[in-house]
Formats: sequence, structure tokens, C-alpha cells
Amino acid sequence: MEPKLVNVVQAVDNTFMLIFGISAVLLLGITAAMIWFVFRYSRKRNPIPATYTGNLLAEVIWIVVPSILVMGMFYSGWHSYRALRDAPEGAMEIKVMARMWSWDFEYENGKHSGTLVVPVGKPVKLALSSTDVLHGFFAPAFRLKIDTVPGMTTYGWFRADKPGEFVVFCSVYCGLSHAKMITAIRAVSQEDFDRFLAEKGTGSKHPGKALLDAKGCLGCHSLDGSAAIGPSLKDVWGREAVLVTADKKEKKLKYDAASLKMIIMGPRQGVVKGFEPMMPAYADQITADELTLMLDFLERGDSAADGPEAGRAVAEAQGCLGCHSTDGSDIAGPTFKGMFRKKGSATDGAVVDRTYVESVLKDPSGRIGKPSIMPATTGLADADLSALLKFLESLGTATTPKGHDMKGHDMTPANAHGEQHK
Ligand code: HEC
Ligand code: HEC
Ligand SMILES: [Cu+2]
Repeated sequence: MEPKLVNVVQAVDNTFMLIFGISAVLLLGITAAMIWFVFRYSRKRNPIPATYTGNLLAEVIWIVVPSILVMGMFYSGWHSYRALRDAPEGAMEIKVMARMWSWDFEYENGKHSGTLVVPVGKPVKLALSSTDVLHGFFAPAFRLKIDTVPGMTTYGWFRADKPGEFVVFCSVYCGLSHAKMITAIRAVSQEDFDRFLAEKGTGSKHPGKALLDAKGCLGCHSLDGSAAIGPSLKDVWGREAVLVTADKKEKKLKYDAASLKMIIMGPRQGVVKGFEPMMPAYADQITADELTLMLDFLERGDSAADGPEAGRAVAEAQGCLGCHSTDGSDIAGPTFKGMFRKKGSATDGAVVDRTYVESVLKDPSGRIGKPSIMPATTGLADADLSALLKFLESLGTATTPKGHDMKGHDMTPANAHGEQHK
């Protein structure tokens, strides 16, 4: 038997409209009655107040009608909650791992990605968890909002009925970069999905492409020439663009390193003609190094960029760069810049080298010697691990980042909060 597919979005919206409708009718009705009573039963019209001693009919109505209304709302809510909870049989299962401060999606064949790619029309069951603190998977387009809890798996499901890109937020305040914990659900045709699943890694050796995925750009921009929420980034390099400035003037420009940098990092000179001003400001989310890599990818496409930079893509995909910068600044963890050959954070005073990094990755709190917010990294392929190590090593050796001593720096998430407005 074909499993019965309840349309969750419809079910949730119906419940919402039902409750909203009842509330609106009650609000209007009660307000109208109040205004009428103020007139009709004013002291002027009724110099002698009347006395009532109960009215059976009014009381019965008063008890029965609200009961029916509340039961109706409950039934509708229960019905749509069931629709939301119970994935249809045969739904494709995707594991969702939330971490500070990015999302990781794992498909049935073991492939990982930073944006959630799904085939149109197929029910997708999400098994969600978190590596660190509470987060919330919130996809408004599918009316899905599910808490992700460390050490526990929660479930939800949805089905994308048309191709497109749909934004995903974190709905639970989770520390320093909570607001940047944004990604997208990308619904594509079954053929595109199969092709995506078959691709190794991000489908490209180029770390700039992995960065476009990890930073969420691909949630709004395609690489295949089709317009989505934003224009396609295919062949954007050298393209003639028309920007509409704040005072409604049109401004022509040709995309090169300088103008693309201004589009991505700001200051924006205008909005691309024909599109909504939806593109977020990235000034404080992308480092100069990362920008260089992305621009290199936009300019040269997939032509391989090897060397230590390949490890940056791994660090990005693993979420390391949410806590460790590469430019000398401290986020939630010590910067990767100059980390090698320096004394590490471990209580035994060990110097950072390959062995040390490997053991920190396996068991952060154990190796460091005190509870750490850093999540353990498991299941990293050997090639990725060695790319990662090469990348860290390439970031230079012992230069003390100015002004900061990571020792004694309390890096609990609660404390990280205080640094938000630095
Ligand atoms: C929330 C959706 C969204 C995200 C995420 C996003 N963009 Fe955009 N982007 C847009 C929209 C919409 C436009 C066109 C309107 C405008 O200029 O603001 C645009 C315009 C652009 C343009 C100009 C393209 C052209 O053809 O004129 C470039 C380049 C670009 N974005 C790059 C990026 C990069 C790189 C990232 C990731 C770091 C990114 N965008 C993330 C929505 C987004
Ligand atoms: C949630 C934030 C977070 C994430 C994600 C994270 N780290 Fe860390 N990391 C830390 C903190 C904080 C420390 C400092 C140790 C401590 O006091 O807990 C640290 C320490 C380290 C150290 C040891 C440095 C030293 O000074 O001893 C290395 C190496 C490291 N991290 C590498 C990585 C790599 C590689 C990744 C990605 C696979 C990663 N980290 C992901 C927070 C994080
Ligand atoms: Cu979060």
C-alpha cells in the first residue's frame, strides 16, 4: 500500500488558521459586545441597576461552546503534530548534526555536506542530534522546528514539493556565533540528487567551492547557471552587472576581484537589478584568506588547487573554523595561526605538533586535561586528516597572537556570550 502522505505544511497552516480564526472572531465579538453593553446598559439608560441570580441557559452555553472550541483546536493541533512526527514509511533518512556553529548533514551512503540537498517530492526523515549544546533546526518553509539535543536523537520529516532553496536557522541561542548558524535546504531533481550523492566530498578539489558551500552561499546561488534567490555564480567573473543604487540610479560594472570583494564583503554599492536585497553582510564572517580562495574558485572554476589549502576545506567542513580563526584572532578557541610548535593549552604544557593535534582531535578534554567545549572529531578519512595537519602546519609556527593569552581564558559558551560585541 502506498503510504498516505499527509501534507505537513498544510496541516500546520490549517491548525494555525483555525486558532487564528477562532481568536479573531472572539476578539471582534467580545469587543463589539463590550461596546454595545457600554451603550445599552449605561447608567443614564438604567438608573436602577438590575439584579440577576443565575441563568441556566447562559451557563450551559458558556461551558459547552468554549469546550467544543478548545477540543477542536486540540484535535487539529494533535492531528498536525502527528503529521509532523510520523515520517511516512520508506522516507529517506538523513542524519543532522548541529555543532557550534554550523550544520552537518550525513546521507545514507555516508556522504556529508554543509547544505541539505534533497530530491523533490521524496519524503525525508531527519534524525537530529548535537555534538555540544542545545541547538534547534528551524526550516520555516516546511514548518519544521526541532530541538537538537546532545546525546539524544530527535526526529522530524518533510517533503519538498517543488525545487528551490529554503533557509534553515538555529532556533536556540547557542553562544558566540549563533546568529551565523544558517544554512539551506536545496531541493533538486532526482537525477541531480543522485549525481550529488555520487560525488566524492564536495565534488571539487577546490577549497573555494567547499567554502561557498560551508558559508551558505550555495543556499542562495547556484553554480549551474540557474537563478535562485540570487543570481547564479556560474561565470560571474568578468560578467557585466547592473546594480541599482540606494537613490534608484543604475550603475554598470564588470566583475573582477575588487568589485566581487565589494559585493561579498561590502560596502555594497547597490543591489543586483531584478533581485531582492536578500544577501547577508559577510564582512565579519569571511577572512581575507577565505575570500581569496572563493574568488580564485569563481575565477578559475574547478581547476585544481592543491597544497595545504586543501586542508582548509576540511577544517571548514568539520566546523573547526567556527571556533578557530586563521588570522590570529581568538574566537572560542585559540587561533590556528602560529599554533604549531607553540606551547598548547594542555595542562601538561605539551608543544603543538602532529601527534598532539591528532590526540586532541580524538579526545579534546582528555588530552587537554580539563573539560573542553571542543567536540571530538570522529570518522575523519586519513587523506582529510593529513590535509588538515598540513594546513595547520602551513599556518606558520610560533608567533604569539597579539594581546591575547589563551591560558586562563574561560571558554565556556556562557562566557563566549560576553564577547559578542567586541
Ligand atoms: C540569503 C541568500 C544569499 C546568500 C546566503 C548569499 N547571497 Fe549572494 N546574493 C543574493 C542575492 C538576492 C543577490 C542579488 C541581490 C543583491 O545584490 O543583493 C546576491 C548577489 C551576489 C553576487 C552578485 C552576482 C551577480 O550576478 O550580480 C555575488 C557575486 C554574490 N551574491 C556572492 C555571494 C557569496 C560569495 C556568498 C557567500 C559568501 C553569497 N553570495 C551568499 C543572495 C544571497
Ligand atoms: C566548539 C568550538 C571548537 C570546535 C568546533 C573545534 N575546536 Fe579546537 N579547540 C577549542 C578550544 C576552546 C580549544 C582550547 C582548549 C580548551 O581550553 O578547551 C581547542 C583546542 C584545539 C587544539 C589544541 C590547541 C592548543 O592550544 O592546545 C587543536 C589542535 C584544535 N583545537 C584543533 C581543532 C580542529 C582541527 C577542529 C576541527 C576538526 C577543532 N579544533 C574544532 C574549540 C573548538
Ligand atoms: Cu545553534
